[in-house]
Amino acid sequence: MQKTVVNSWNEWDPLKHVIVGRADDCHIPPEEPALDAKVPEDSDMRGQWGRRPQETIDRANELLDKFAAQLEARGVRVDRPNSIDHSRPVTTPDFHTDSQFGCMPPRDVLLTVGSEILEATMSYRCRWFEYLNYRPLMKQYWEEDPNFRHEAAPKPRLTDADYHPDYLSEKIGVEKRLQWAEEKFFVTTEEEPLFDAADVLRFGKDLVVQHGFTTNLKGIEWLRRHFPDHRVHTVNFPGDPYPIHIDATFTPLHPGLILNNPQRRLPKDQRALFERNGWEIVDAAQPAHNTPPPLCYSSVWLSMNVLVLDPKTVCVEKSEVYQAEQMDKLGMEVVEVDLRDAYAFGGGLHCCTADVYREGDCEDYFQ
Ligand code: DAV
Repeated sequence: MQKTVVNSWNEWDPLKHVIVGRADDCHIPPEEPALDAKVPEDSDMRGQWGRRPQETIDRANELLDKFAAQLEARGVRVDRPNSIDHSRPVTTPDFHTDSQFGCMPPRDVLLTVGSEILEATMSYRCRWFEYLNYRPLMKQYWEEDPNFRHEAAPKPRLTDADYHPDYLSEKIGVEKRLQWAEEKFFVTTEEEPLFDAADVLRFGKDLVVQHGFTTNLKGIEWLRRHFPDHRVHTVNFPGDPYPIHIDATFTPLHPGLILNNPQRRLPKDQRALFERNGWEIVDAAQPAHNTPPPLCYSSVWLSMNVLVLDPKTVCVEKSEVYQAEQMDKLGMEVVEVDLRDAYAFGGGLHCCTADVYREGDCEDYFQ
C-alpha cells in the first residue's frame, strides 16, 4: 500500500507528524537591510552579531527536545532538522553576508499545503540557504511518499533594490513606523516576489497572507499563481510597527474561531470575509511578560503563538498564564510547554514547528 506522509490543509486538524527545530549553531547575523528593520530600536541586539552563547543554545535545545518528547508522548511523529554550519558566510553574485541564521524556526521556511511542502523565498540574506537544514527530511519524505510534492519558490536575488533605504536609519521611531505600516510602506520593495512561510495561514481552500516586512505583494501574487485551486487573501495589521509573520497576530483555533492581536488591528474590510462566514474574531489575552527575553527578535505577543494539536487541544507556553486561562474559557484543553528560554531563537510554539501531517482534507470554510 502507498503511504501518505505529507498532508496538512489547515492550522487545527489533528496533528500526527511535525518538524521541531533545533537551536544548534544559531547565530545573530550581521547587519543587513530587512533584518535591521525588524530588530526593535531599543533592543539589546543592535550592533552585535556572532554565534549565540553556548549556554543559551544548550538551554534552548533542552526545551525543544522536551517539547518534541511531549508531542511524541501524545502520539505525534516528530522529526528534527540537520543543522548546517551557520557560521559560514554566504556569497552569491548579488550579495554577501558574513554569517547565517540557524535551523530555527522551521515555520518561517516550510509551507505545507496538502501533499506539498514549499520552501519559501525568504527575504533576509542570512536565511537564503536555510532550506538546506531541512533537505535530508524532504529527501526522506520524497522517498517514502510517492505523492509528496517537494517545491521551492524561485530564489530571490536580494540586491539592494529589494529594500527601501528609508528603513536603514538607526532611529526611525515608532510613530513613523506605524504611519508607514498604515501606508503599507514596508522595508521590502516590489523588485521580485518575496515571502516567508510564516506569513501564511492555511484555512483549507483559503490561504490568508500577511503583507509586511517579510512578504511583499509580488510574493503573494506568486503564491496565488502557484496554488491555482486556492483563494489567496492579503491581510495587513497596521497596528504593528514591526510587521513580520502572521503567527503572533492572528491565530485560528478551529473552524469558526480566531484569536486576534488587540494591538495590531485587522482592518474592517478584511474582517468581513470571516464575519460574513460566521467566524468569531476574539481579542487575545494580554501577554504575561512586559518585555521579550534577552537577545530576542520577537515581541511579547509570542504569547499567542500557540500550536493547535486538534480542534479541542492547544499547546500554550507555560509562563503565558493569561493566554492559557483564556484558552480554558474558550473550551480548549491546554497543554503547557516550557519554551520561553528558546524564544530568542526565532519564536514560540507555532514558529518552532512545521506541519507534516494533519488528519483531514481540503475543506471550504468561506464563501
Ligand atoms: O510579534 O514579533 C513574531 C513572529 C515570529 N514568527 C512578533 C512576531
